[in-house]
Amino acid sequence: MDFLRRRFCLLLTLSACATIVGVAQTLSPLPRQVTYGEEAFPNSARFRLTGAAEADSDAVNALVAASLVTDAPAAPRLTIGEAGDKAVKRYKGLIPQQEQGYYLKITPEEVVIAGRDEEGTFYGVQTFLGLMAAPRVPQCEISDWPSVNCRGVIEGFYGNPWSHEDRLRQMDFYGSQKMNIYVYGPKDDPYHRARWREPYPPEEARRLSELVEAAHRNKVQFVWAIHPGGDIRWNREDSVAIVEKLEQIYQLGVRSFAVFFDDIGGEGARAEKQAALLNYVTDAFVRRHEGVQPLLLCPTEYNKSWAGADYLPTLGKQLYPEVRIMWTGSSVVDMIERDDLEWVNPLIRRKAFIWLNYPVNDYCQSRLLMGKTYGNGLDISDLVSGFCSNPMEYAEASKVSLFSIADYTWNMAAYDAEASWQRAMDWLMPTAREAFNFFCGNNVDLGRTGHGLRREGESREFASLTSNEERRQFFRKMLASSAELLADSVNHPQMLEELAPWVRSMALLAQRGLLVCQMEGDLATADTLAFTGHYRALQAAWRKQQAIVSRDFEGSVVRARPVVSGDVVTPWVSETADTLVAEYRRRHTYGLELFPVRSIEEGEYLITARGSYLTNSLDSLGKPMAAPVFLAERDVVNPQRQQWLVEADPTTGRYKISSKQDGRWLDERGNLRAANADKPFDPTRHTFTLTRREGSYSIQCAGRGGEAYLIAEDGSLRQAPVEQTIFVLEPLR
Ligand code: 14T
Repeated sequence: MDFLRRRFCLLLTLSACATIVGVAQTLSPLPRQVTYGEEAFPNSARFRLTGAAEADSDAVNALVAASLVTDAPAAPRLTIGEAGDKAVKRYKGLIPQQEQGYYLKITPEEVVIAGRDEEGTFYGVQTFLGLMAAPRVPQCEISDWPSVNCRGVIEGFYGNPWSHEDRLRQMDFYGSQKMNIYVYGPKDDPYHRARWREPYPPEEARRLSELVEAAHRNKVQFVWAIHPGGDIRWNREDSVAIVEKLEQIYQLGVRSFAVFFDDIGGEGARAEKQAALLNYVTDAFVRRHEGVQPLLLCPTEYNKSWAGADYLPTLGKQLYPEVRIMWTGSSVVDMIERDDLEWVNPLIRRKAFIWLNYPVNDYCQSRLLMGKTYGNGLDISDLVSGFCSNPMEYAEASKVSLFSIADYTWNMAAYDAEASWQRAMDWLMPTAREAFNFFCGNNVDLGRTGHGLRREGESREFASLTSNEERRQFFRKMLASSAELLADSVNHPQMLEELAPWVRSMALLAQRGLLVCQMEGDLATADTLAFTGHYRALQAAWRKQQAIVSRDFEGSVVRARPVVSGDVVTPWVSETADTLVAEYRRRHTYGLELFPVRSIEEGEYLITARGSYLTNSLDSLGKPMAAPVFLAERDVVNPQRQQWLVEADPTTGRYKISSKQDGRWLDERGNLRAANADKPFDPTRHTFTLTRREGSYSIQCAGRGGEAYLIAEDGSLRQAPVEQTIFVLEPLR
């Protein structure tokens, strides 16, 4: 590191050189050891290459592709190569010893990029390209290497698989962020899972090999995964079928393979059979092909909460030691900490290969997870054999988090989640920075899900506001950000195409927010005409928002109804509207027919839909069911199972519906909940608007429960965006 200091005596510290620091801070992943100086040259500079013939060709090609190479004799020299190459011989002592490491030096006269190995040279070039992205390129000396040797992405979600173009763009992105592994395992590619025995048809095969080339150009190990556990038979025929399938994929250029046994039960889930199969594939296939990497296994008990006593130790003992085993942590969706690895590594007798289920949103599809990536231990690099993130089916949007995963896995101890998140947003959308920042800050949390992960900091700006005027300002900013993002779609067409349903939803949320603020003013000035007018507009905006559907194309595997700021701004808007309407009702008579009416007397009712009775029933094991079902017959033995108490809730003015059988009440998903300490009755979620039309009712959620309707479908209650006025409430006396 003393090199520049001795030679030029002009090195300034990072903080002393403000303009250049701006450049340096955009570098990501954060390099380990850096010393910056003053400007070396503007980024219009071009270079004469020395060493290109011996140096890694992907690294050289990346320089050429960025148009940084010239023959002009006056141009500064760029010396490139790996340790051992003649061109970089003089720098041998400065190249880091670690795999994939590199040494980079920039002075006005020359640039040196010297890799510890081919990957290292490539990463040195990526850092150089990062520095060349800003107008002024600083003098510097960098010594850099990764914390985790295997860093990347596993396309392992349920839902619409990424498109070929999505994936090609991902490969370039991984290269630029120094990620080096991509595991191909989209649950809904039939040739991966449902029809794993069948070979890819020619067109799909061609695309796969194009993708493999793009991966290898970017120094990304392409791992193709097979998911045979759903219907595998533990016989010779199926073992051979797997090897044959892998042979086909090998022919397409793939040199690394995985076998997944997640989310299955029954015969496929047996540890000793899985171990024997992977060992067989290792003998019959992996070891017989030059350059094929050891297999990766996703086990059935892939997280601590699912781990029984025998499964993991059996794998640990019986699987060949070179096979890597994937692991999602203490539960399916959880950040990874040292304790988790200290628990699992001894059981599997190797270092776990992390499958991080973030930012995957296949179990909370209405939300985009655009917040900062935090919570993984900064001290786990020595306990993992790899670290991969399972992203969203929204490939571009996932880059916010993937950018930080790259940063984290490259330079773990120095990882700063907030700073990394900011760099990600700036890097991804430099032309609409503020608007994109605003959007990401309002699409953070997952809401309640079965997996329990929550993300903090959603709509932080809004949460602290107290006055009507401040909130109006916030909603105006929300509206302006939406407009700016939609207009910027020229610069970022793919990103904006993915975000558009959420951006449009955000614009309508902003409109609703403004209308609610206006209604608050109207109520204060007793302007009934304005209040009812704004209320009408509010309903219209809500209907438009409900009509937005993402991934609504022919053959789509899942469609999503976007929710923006689902835990802060969205509930504030609907709760405040409810409160204002309730208050308006108390004070005024004009226009009351507009609002959902108190439409039923409190009391006990039979609830029917299409002639069937809503029943708090028992399952086949005799346990109370989590949700009521519709039965065709009256229950004469236990009539109270079909008796429902309908009560007006004093705080919301809406109705609580509870079972006479056990007192459990209906929640916003149509499930039954019992009183318990952590989950008491929540009037903002567990009350409904009952609207009567010609003798029957619709049941609509409200407040935090969203504005969906409960409908009767397939014998039970479900949420739907459309009203179903088919419930008959027959009073009991
Ligand atoms: F293999 C695993 F490591 C894994 O995470 N498998 C799936 C994954 O494909 C999916 O994207 C992820 C998030 O939903 O979780 C796993 O899938 C599940 C997990 C469950 F707990 C599917 C159903 C579950 F009930």
